Amino acid sequence: MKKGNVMQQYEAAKERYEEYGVDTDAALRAMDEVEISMHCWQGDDVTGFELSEQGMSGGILATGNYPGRARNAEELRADYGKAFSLVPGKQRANLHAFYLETNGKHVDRDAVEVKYFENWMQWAQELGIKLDFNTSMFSHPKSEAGYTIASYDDGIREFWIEHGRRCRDIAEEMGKRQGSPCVLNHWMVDGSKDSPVDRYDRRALFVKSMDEIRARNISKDYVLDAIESKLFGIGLESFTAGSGELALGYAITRDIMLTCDLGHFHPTESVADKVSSVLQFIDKMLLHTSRPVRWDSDHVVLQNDETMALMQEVVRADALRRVYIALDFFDASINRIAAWVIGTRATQKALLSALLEPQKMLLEAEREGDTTYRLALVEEMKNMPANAVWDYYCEKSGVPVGMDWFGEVKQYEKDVLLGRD
Ligand code: RNT
Ligand code: ZN
Repeated sequence: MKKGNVMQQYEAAKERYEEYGVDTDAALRAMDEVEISMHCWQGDDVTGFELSEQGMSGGILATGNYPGRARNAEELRADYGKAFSLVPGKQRANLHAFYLETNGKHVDRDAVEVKYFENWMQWAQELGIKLDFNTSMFSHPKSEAGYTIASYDDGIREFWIEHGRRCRDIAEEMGKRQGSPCVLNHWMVDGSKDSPVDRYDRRALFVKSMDEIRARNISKDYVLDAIESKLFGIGLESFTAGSGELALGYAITRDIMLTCDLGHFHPTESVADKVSSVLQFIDKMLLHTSRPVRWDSDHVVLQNDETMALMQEVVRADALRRVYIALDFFDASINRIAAWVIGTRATQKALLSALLEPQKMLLEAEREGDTTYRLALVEEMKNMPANAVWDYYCEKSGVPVGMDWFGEVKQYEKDVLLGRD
């Protein structure tokens, strides 16, 4: 897109929004305050670098065989960095524990240490971004029976508790070094294909183990623990120990964050509607933006109704400082860098649209009981020139405007990705 045009169209859009009492400059300032946590696992189909031949398991599945999957940490960092360069604003990088680098030796999950993440930390520092972290309690021989921290086998349970503890130590070090809390997400596979007879003791074990993992008090200046609920997964259709109620109860009573993933609820259940309930009782939430298609399929996030409604709720609840946004999808059937860029930009565009809502007018109409006007206004806002504001935001941030990023991804595909195996 031509340079002058972007500015011109922004000015015109700004005027249109002013008619509704919306300050587009203020919306862009708010955008700059939000860091989207971009997940590393889109780049290698959630494989990790453990140097073992373990396949994926735990109810999640990346499908497709588009060429160019990152095969090691260096490739992943290069691809990831490319994606970062094509999205506006400031992002964070979200790592899983099995993305460790061990110089050729196999290090098991109960032996992870911060030293295996030195390259990542250095890379993040060079890029000027912060890191978030995740325990990896799936895709491992000791999770194959379907249970980790809720296992009846004490050896297995201890193994995963040790993993969880070590991940907190790693996150603490990251948080200290980067001067910003590292968000540590806890999600584990624990569940079963058919209905278990014992749900109570399983869940009691789950809670006990989580407490053991979190036994050491770590300052929230360094680590923000979050627990992610889930309804089901492939092969885990009938029972998930870490259900919505369990995670909510745990987060409230332990004063930690609750993670809500867009793919982890009943298909007609609105995650957007949870925000204003959860935040009555919990200080902070983590949102995993994802796109379930018929199941928790982790398709690339789009600016669809679910994403829009979620961002609207965050903005309407004035909760941008209490809600952390992280991406969670993995599509192996398309260019993986494009997947990152599309999903991040879609999440950001949804957020921007929410920030461009005529909040004052809408609230006034609602408080006065004028629901007709409210409905008309909400509908009118859908085709307002938000994209002109978005284009300007990209230009101002020094990243490609409109579809211009796509050419860069195709060039990178030709130069780098297609040369891999
Ligand atoms: C799984 C959860 C979890 C994972 C990642 C890899 O259903 O959504 O967040 O997708 O941690
Ligand atoms: Zn998730």
